[in-house]
Amino acid sequence: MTWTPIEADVDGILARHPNPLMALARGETPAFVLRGAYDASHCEALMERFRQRELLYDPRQKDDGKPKRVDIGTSFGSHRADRDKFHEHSAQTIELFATLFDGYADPVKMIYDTLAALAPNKKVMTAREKDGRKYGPAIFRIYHEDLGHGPHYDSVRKRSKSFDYEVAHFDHQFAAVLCLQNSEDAGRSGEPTLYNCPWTPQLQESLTDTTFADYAQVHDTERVQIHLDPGDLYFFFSENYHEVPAVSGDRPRAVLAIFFAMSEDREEIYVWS
Ligand SMILES: O=C(O)CCC(=O)C(=O)O
Ligand SMILES: [Fe+2]
Repeated sequence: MTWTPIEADVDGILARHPNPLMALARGETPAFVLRGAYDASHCEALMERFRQRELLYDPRQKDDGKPKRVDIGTSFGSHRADRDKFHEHSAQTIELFATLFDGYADPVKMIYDTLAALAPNKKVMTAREKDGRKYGPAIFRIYHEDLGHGPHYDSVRKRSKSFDYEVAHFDHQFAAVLCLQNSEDAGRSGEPTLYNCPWTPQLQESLTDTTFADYAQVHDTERVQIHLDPGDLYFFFSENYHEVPAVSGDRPRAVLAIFFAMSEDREEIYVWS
């Protein structure tokens, strides 16, 4: 059987995989793709609102004109070095998101609700420290020309090793991404590729003298590209290598993303961005 994403609604996914997250972690399927999870017209309306509020701008026409990803929300990776600032930034994001979607369906709530439906018997919540301080609940990411992600995996536990943060104390890490807008050349770039290859210490040893891209080429590692239209949501095991080839053209790729951590023996699922 080839490694193929499952495109279905929540009930269809549960019918095939009663424990969808573990099916992803075990590599039984690369991703769950929920088409039209969010109203495409609301995607467009929110993008317009972000522009009007100057949350969204073209980085090529600002400051030094260098390409950089525009984030609306709190990136754990960028802020974790300063704990106080990280939690302060997260609190501001929570406040911003409380009214940012007024008049439209709340896309963050939609992703949390969908995750909760895919994880029966779990409690889905924004990640928090023991003292109650929270992480950013989700993040909008806008990739203008030349921006993407080279091959990488995401794990606070295995890669970032931020053991002083609660999210490092779970066994598995995943991501969910909602497409708000595709880049001009979507299909050729700006769309994610997932590899059937989780990071392991053994794999790391094989990468001592080579890059993952070359390794995957030589080993003919199974891979799939996920094509998304605005409103489509996908879930994947972010400990598998994955990449998003850099966008080209004038229209940026825009997504709403979450990361989340889960252990089979813990009731909570901790979500952050
Ligand atoms: O945007 C995507 O589809 C994946 C993003 C990603 O891999 C990341 O943010 O680490
Ligand atoms: Fe990633």
